[in-house]
Order: sequence, then C-alpha cells, then structure tokens
Amino acid sequence: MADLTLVIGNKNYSSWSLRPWLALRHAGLEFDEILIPLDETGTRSEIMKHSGSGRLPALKDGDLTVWDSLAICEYAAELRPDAGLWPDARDARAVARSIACEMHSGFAALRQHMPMNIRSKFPDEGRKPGVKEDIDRIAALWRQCRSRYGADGPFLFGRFTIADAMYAPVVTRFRTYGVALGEVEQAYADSVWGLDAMKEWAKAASDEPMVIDYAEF
Ligand SMILES: N[C@@H](CCC(=O)N[C@@H](CS)C(=O)NCC(=O)O)C(=O)O
Repeated sequence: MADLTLVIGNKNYSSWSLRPWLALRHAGLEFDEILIPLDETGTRSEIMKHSGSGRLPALKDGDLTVWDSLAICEYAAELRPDAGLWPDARDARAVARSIACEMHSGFAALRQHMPMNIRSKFPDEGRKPGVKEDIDRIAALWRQCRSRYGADGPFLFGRFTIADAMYAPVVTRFRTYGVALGEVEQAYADSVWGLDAMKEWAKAASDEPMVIDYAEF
C-alpha cells in the first residue's frame, strides 16, 4: 500500500482527475487509486467520504487531504522538487503557472460543449458559440510556448511540466471532436499522446463500462 491515495472519477470522462494523475506519475510518486464512478446514485456521498468539496480529484497523504487538481499538482511538485514539474527559469515558470491557471479557471465553452470522452469520436459535434475562440486561444498558447520555451524537448516548456498535465485533457478533446490543428500544435498533441502514462490512462478509459449520457452525443 502506497502512502498516497488519489481519489478520481471515471478515466473516460474526468478531465480534472487526469491532470494530477499525470503529474504524480511523472514525478515518480507511488500512489493507490480509488475510482468513484461519476453521475450515479451515491456518487456524492462516496465523494464526500474523501473530500468535503464534493468534487474529485482528491489526494490523501496520511491524515492530510489535498483537493482540487491544481493544488494536487503543486503538492506533487513540492514532494518531488527534483522531478522538475515546473520550469527552472523564473519567466518560464511564471508563464507556465499563468497558462495552467488559465486552463483551470477558463475555457468554459470548450469544457461545456466538448466534454472529455477519450474513447469516443464525435467529429461533427461541439461547435457552439465560444468554442472556436477557446480553441484558437489554446492553439496560440501552445504555439507561443513551444516557440519561446520549448527548445529542450517536445512539451510546452521543453520537458513535461504541470502545464502539460493541465492541457492533456484538451489534447484528448481535440482528437475526440476532430479539431484541425496546425503543424506545431499537432506535433505537441502527438507528444502528449506518446507518453506511456497517457496511453495507460486512455486504455483504462476505453475499458471502463460506465456511460455518462451528458458526455455522449
Ligand atoms: N476545480 C476542480 C473541479 C473538479 C470537478 O469539477 N470535478 C468533477 C469531476 S471531473 C466532479 O467532482 N464532479 C462531481 C460530481 O459529478 O458529482 C478541480 O480542479 O479539481
């Protein structure tokens, strides 16, 4: 049994769960998983056993609970400073935090109309008001980060950081909804898909039996 336990939602649908799961894996931290199926009778009471926020993910470390995806990513960065979960340079680190926060608090249209559904393909769905603007903003951010900070590797800031973890669910949405990307953005998305941890999560998502109607078309 590991010291850490990450409580997550469905791997196919829970974008917020994927983010800290990737960060913990990338940091080489061992953790157990508790998966609570979302959108079922009893979901809320099960979540409340682990987090008073009523939301997932939550990370348990002994009697400490850390909740909210970005706070868990930060905790992983503090547990494993050598994992380089934020860029080394102060300016790059500030931008990485900015785009991580923008993902965490923004892109409401994209999140609402293109819900994460890793195992499915809905190439004609989701083009609702505000979604194109969100996609264009994300594509511009990826291009800027790759060109300005990405020289040392294939990720937004070269090596994998929390910024990549925060955008990983978007990478899956772009595939699910058939969003056409430019060369730079597609190469970046391919790098995220190339991660062993990402493949492992996607396989588990495909194998899940649960179906959430609001994320199906
Ligand atoms: N800001 C939170 C959002 C968490 C969130 O909305 N999680 C969803 C699952 S992806 C949830 O727990 N929903 C509760 C429910 O479906 O009952 C975070 O970043 O962790």
